[in-house]
Amino acid sequence: MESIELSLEGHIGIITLNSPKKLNALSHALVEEVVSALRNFAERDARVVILRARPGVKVWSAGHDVSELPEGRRDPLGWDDPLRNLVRTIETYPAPVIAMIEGTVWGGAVETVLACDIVIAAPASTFAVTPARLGVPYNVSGMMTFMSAASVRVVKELAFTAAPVSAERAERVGMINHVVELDELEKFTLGMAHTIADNAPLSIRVMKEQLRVLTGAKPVSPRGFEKVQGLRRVVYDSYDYAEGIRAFKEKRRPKYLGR
Ligand code: YXS
Repeated sequence: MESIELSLEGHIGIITLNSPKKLNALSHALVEEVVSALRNFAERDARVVILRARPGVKVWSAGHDVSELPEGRRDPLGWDDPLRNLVRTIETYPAPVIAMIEGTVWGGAVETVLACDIVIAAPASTFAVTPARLGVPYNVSGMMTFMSAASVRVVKELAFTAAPVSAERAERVGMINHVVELDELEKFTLGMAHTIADNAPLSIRVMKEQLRVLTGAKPVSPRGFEKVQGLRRVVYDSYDYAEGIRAFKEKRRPKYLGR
């Protein structure tokens, strides 16, 4: 494992993101390691998993690895995209996944955190939903992850501004569970993990799956889905999408033309 560290203490699995050079960007390689770690923990009866970064990080994760995004004319967040696979693996992991956050969280990493069952963050943490910053058309199930975590009004503000939101605000609007002082964060998170691990795993597994099925049960007609997919294609075929990716790589502010 190059980009993550693993530990299993009793029934508590811990995955630590450790790819500092890329600010824990969710590259295909890092995501593959996290997904296989979760599969391994499920086989070893880890009844709760903590997903964290190394202590002291400034950036918990910089989000999707932009260098792996297509430069245009292809859906950047299709079914097989690593980020999509990571979110589905967390959502279907047969036990609670707790995101323990210190540092800043960006783009697809915010969705990854919100796909976790419980989010516990240090006060200085921030969360920035960034598709509008890069000109990316976020995908349908990804938007549902956000809608399951916050009111549509809050999701609109996060998505339209792409501005980082403080842990305090995120907790106030119910997007995360707890804000805990940094020097207490690990103890508090492990305490909750032990409480969960001491409870009945089958009951918890079924309740987690019930909640996934029920929150995902949104009536979207085939026509409605096709309309959204068509609109997304307009975006990823646009000049603006290519400009957003190019500007990021050239380390300059993008100039969006609305076409
Ligand atoms: O110049 P070098 O080669 O050292 O590389 C720089 C950055 O290019 C690189 N890096 C990334 N590489 C790939 N994907 C990324 N997401 C990414 N973020 C950063 O890491 C090296 C150090 O970055 P630098 O110099 O900017 O560090 P910093 O400490 O000054 O600033 C840290 C950040 C996180 C504030 C800054 O790197 C930043 O704003 N990164 C982009 C955050 C972001 O917008 N993420 C969204 C990615 S796209 C995504 O998740 C979805 C598709 S969507 O957009 O739809 O949500």
